[in-house]
Amino acid sequence: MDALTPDVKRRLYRSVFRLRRIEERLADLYREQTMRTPAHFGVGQEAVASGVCEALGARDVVYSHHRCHNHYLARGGKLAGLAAELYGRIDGCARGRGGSVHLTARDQGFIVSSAILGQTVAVACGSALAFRMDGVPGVAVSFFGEATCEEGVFYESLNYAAINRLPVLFVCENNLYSTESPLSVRQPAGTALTDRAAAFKVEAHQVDGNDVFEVWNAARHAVDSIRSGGGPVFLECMTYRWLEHVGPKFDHEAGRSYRSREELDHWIARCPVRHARERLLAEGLVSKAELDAWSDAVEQEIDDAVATARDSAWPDAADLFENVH
Ligand SMILES: Cc1ncc(C[n+]2csc(CCOP(=O)(O)OP(=O)(O)O)c2C)c(N)n1
Ligand SMILES: [Mg+2]
Repeated sequence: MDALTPDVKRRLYRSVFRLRRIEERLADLYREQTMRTPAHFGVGQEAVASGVCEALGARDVVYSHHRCHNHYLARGGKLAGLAAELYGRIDGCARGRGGSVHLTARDQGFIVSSAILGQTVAVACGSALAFRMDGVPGVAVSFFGEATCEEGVFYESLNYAAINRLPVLFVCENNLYSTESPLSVRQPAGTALTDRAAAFKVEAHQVDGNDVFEVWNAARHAVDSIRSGGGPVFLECMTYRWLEHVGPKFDHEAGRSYRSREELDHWIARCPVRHARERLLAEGLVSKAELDAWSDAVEQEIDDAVATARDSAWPDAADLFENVH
């Protein structure tokens, strides 16, 4: 199994930093009201996507949910394809028909995201079954928020995966909220999601979802175990979304009070990007000049992708009913 070498640490930092800047810049642009799609930004949750996706191999496949930008990008989906999708253009990864919640990058192993909670969990199990039937040593990864653990299909999927020892990695991003509802009104006090998974005899671990190195380590162990026939694994990654549920604002900007500014500040103090950067600097694994160069490269990448997206044509209205079943 790979170790957490200096190269891996540098790669992980570059990944979380890139996701952060892309989401921040896209959220800023979203305020111009020219992206005609609802968008669930993943600012604050980057370490889960980066840590898991960096632990995967080329054959593995990834499924996601409505908060999918980080997963798509971390798996190798092209930024230009995401940007054009947000602007509803023909060069979007779903040809401008899907919007923010329906991303795809099949060639990179990011199969699809869907806004219907739980839907892609079952489909990921189908991919895992296909790997098994074809004798392919691939792993199917399902990313979802903790509210999916309140959907029946989640338990059917866990059960089916456990019985068949399917090569699935269930990755729950527990950011404590489902839209504006906290865990306390949705789950009995003392609930541990890892216990629920364990009840189905699925190996389950809770990790600090704001520590990209810890997420990577846990995902790496899980993927190795799954690939060698150990059966499915459930990872609960504790994290927090910084922005409103859907849209580019902070909740306090929008005058919402379902969670406090103090709570947000507590989590901002545990920023996954700063945490990774400080660790690299403390361990002497990166110079300030390199950090600046990486930053310049990301800003340029974003400038180019957004310019390309905005120059892209609109889909042809005559094709509107193509692929509609
Ligand atoms: C089956 C289903 N029920 C309800 C919704 C409405 N809905 C959209 S996002 C969301 C919150 C999901 O919370 P969570 O899964 O924790 O993800 P997060 O938004 O926190 O990342 C809800 C209830 C939906 N999309 N699908
Ligand atoms: Mg949530």
